[in-house]
Amino acid sequence: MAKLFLGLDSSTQSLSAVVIDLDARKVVYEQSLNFDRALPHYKTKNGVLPNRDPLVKHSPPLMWAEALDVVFGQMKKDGVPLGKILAVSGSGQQHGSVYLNDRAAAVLENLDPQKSLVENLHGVFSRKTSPIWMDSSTAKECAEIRKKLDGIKFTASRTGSDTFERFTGPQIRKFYKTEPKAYEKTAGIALVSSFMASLLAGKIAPIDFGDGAGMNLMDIRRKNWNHDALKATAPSLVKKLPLLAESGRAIGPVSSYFVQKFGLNPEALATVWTGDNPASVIGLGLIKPGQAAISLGTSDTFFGTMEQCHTDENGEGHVFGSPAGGYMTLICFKNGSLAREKIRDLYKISDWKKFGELVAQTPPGNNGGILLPWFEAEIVPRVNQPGVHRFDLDEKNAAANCRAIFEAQMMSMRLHSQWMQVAPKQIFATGGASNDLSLLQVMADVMNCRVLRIEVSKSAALGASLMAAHGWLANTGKEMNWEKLTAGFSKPVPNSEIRPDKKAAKIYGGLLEKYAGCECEALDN
Ligand code: XUL
Repeated sequence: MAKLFLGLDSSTQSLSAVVIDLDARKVVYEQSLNFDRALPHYKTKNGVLPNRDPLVKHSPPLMWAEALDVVFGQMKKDGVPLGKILAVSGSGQQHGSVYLNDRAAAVLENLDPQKSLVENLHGVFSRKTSPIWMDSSTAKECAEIRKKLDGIKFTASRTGSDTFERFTGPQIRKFYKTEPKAYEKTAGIALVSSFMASLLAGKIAPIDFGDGAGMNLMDIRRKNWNHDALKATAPSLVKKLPLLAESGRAIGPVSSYFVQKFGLNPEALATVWTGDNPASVIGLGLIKPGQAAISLGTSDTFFGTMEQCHTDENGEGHVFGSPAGGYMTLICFKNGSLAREKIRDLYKISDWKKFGELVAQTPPGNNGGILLPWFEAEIVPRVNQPGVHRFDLDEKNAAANCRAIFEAQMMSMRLHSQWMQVAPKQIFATGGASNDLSLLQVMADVMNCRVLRIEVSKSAALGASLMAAHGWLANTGKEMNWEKLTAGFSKPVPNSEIRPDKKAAKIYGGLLEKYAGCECEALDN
C-alpha cells in the first residue's frame, strides 16, 4: 500500500497542500487556495486586513480555519485518497499569534462535523485578529524587552535572535499593555502553526523548536521557555503558552471532525507543525550541517544549517531549531530583487538577459568599485535611512553598476553570515534571479563554494509532508534518517552546478575587507 503523507502550509496569502507518496518519492497532489480570491468576505488584501496605521498588520484567524475546510473539501472533490493518508503535518507563516479564551480547549475536543470550523470556533478568541510577521508596530516593546534581557548580545544568545518587531514576544507585550483585560482573559496563545495543528488534532497543540525560536521567548539552547524572557514580556505568560516539542512529533489521531466530514483516515496521525522557513529548509533538502540556500526573491534570504548553536552578537541574523535536529539560520536582506530592478531601470536595461550580459562583460572585483544598494531601509546591516553609496565606481558606467550591485549583495551575505562559524560547502540557489548564470558565477566566486540551482514548488508544504512522514515512521518504530527520507524529493536542476573560479575567489577574498570598510563608512555618515 502506498505510504501517503499530507503537508499543509498556512502562509500569508494562501493555504497550500501537498501529498507525497513516500515509496515512489513523488509529489502526487498539490493545491493552493488564495485567501483574497477564495474568501473575499474577510476583506483582506494579500491576506492582511486593512488598517489605518501602516505599521499594524493583522489577519483574521477564522480565515485560516475556513481555508482548512475549503482545502479539505477540494481534496475530497479532487479524489485525493484521504482515507489512506498516514499522517498530517504543516507549517505556518512565522511569528503570527492567535489568542484563545478558556472555552477553546473544550471546543477543539468536540468539533462538530455538522457545522463548519468557523461555526465551531465561534466565541473562542480573546482577540479577534492576529498580528502577523509584517507588523512593525512594536519598536517600543522590543526596546523594553531587550533592555530587561541585558542588550542585543544576550537577547540573541538566550532566544536565538535580538528582539524584532514581528517576533511574538514583543507582540504579546503590546497586547498586554494596550488591552490588559483581553490579555487577562487569554487562556492560551498559539502561533499560526500551532493553531492550525490544534484544529487538525482536536486539542491544543505544542509549539515546535523551529517556530518557537521566532518568539523571543524560547531558550534556544535548552529548548524550553526562558523565564527571564517570559517575565520581561508579560505577566502569567507561562500559563498561557503550550508545551514545546519537536516538529513532526505525533500529537494523536486526527480529530474525528476531518474523518467524518472529509473521509480522512481515522488512524492518521496529527503531528506538530513548524514555521514556513524551517519547513522550507526540509523541502529544499538542507539536512546536513554546512548546507545553505540563497533565495533571490523580493528580499534575498540566506538559509543555513548548523550543528552547534551560534548566535549573532550583532543581532542581525536569526537562529531557529531545524526540524531535522540541530539549528538553522535565516538572514534576510531587504534590498534584493527590488534593488536589482532599480538598477536595471536606472540604466534602462531592457531585460534580465541583457543585465546578465553586462555583468559578464566586467571583471570579477569590478576594479575595486563598490555599490551599497540600500534603496530601502535595510535589515542587514541595520540601515534606517535609505541611501545608495558608490565607492570608486563611476555612476555613468552601466555595466560596472550591474556587477557592483550583485557583488555587494553577495559580499554582504558572506560578511553577515560569518557569525555562524560554518563555511557552506555548497549552496542551493533558488528564486527568480537564480536563472541567470552570470549572477550565479558571482555567487560561487564570492562565497567560494559550488552553487547548484534548485526549483522546488511549494517547498514549505513539501517539507511539512516529509515531517509528517518522519513523525509517522518514528511513531511506528521504523525511524528513517533525514537524508534517506528526503532523497529524491528536491533535486538540483540538471547540469546547473557552477564551481568557483579560483582567481576570482581570491580577488573577492581580498575585497571583502574593503567592502566591510565601505559599509562602516556609509553607516557612520
Ligand atoms: C521570517 C519571516 C517570514 C515569514 C513569512 O522571520 O518573518 O519569512 O515566516 O511567512
